[in-house]
Amino acid sequence: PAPRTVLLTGAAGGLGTLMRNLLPAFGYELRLFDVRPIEGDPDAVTGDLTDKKAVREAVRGVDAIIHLAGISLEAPFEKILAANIEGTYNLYEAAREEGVDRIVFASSNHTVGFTPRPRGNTPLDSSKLIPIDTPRRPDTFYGLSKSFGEDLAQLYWDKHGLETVSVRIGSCFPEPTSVRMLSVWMSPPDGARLFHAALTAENVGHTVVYGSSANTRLWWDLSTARALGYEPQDDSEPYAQKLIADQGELDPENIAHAYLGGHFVNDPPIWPY
Ligand code: NAI
Ligand code: 15L
Repeated sequence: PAPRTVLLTGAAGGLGTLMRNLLPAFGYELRLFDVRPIEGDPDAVTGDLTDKKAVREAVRGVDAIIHLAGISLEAPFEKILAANIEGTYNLYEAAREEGVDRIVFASSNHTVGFTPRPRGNTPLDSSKLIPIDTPRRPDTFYGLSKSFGEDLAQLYWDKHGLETVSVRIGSCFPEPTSVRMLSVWMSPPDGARLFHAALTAENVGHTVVYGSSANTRLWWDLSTARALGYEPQDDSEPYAQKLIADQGELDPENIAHAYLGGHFVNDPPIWPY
């Protein structure tokens, strides 16, 4: 049966706030979890992913989990280790112990951030789109932690039959705010559609997908996402003219423009630009 009660970790964050507003329309009852209190929701659980007991209690009784909590940008390794690596392990272990069948994991384009961005006329010929099985090339400790999460998901599928859809999210914000985002933007309504597809598709095992809208300037292959039943409705193209007029086209000589991961490849700065 389709999941009904869903634990949303990271519910106080940017994406969590967008999703807790959009997902109830698909029929889900959300249980909210975050280390930061969520104003206006007395049922929200305030807890830290590093607290195994708190995580186990949060997971108990839900049908599925959307795992957004964690550090969402580059940070010192020790912080990433606690929140993203140990925290995600604690969540998977709690899910296994409580018999939760499926997790939708907020992975990131930064697992493959050091992949050179494809060049050419847009829309790109499909043979130039970055495939989902391109070798992982994390651009940060942050991206490395998301690669760990994808491998953890694979292990829990192979060993314990716990299913995951790992969504390598591009940029999910109300509007694209950079020229790079024209290629990787996921509109919030498309994000909700993709999470819904990831929760309801049958027999996903561990499936990895890129998460974006159907952007004219798309860099990656959305076919594994579409195979879940995801039908993106949005395209960043209406924002293109103004963003390019304000910021200029991506410059191949600029290190922060040359790779899929954008400025993350140079955070902290390793090359002057
Ligand atoms: P955010 O930083 O706004 O939200 C993350 C939330 O996780 C925060 O509310 C924070 O309090 C919570 N959190 C952090 N450490 C925690 C811990 N130890 N225990 C419990 N909660 C903790 O990030 P955003 O943008 O909402 O992203 C959500 C998730 O999606 C993150 O995992 C991020 O890496 C991933 N993602 C987001 C993208 C985007 O475009 N927004 C792109 C790619 C991935
Ligand atoms: C991410 O993984 C971040 O969490 C998000 O804040 C954006 O920076 C996004 O990637 C991006 O690549 O634009």
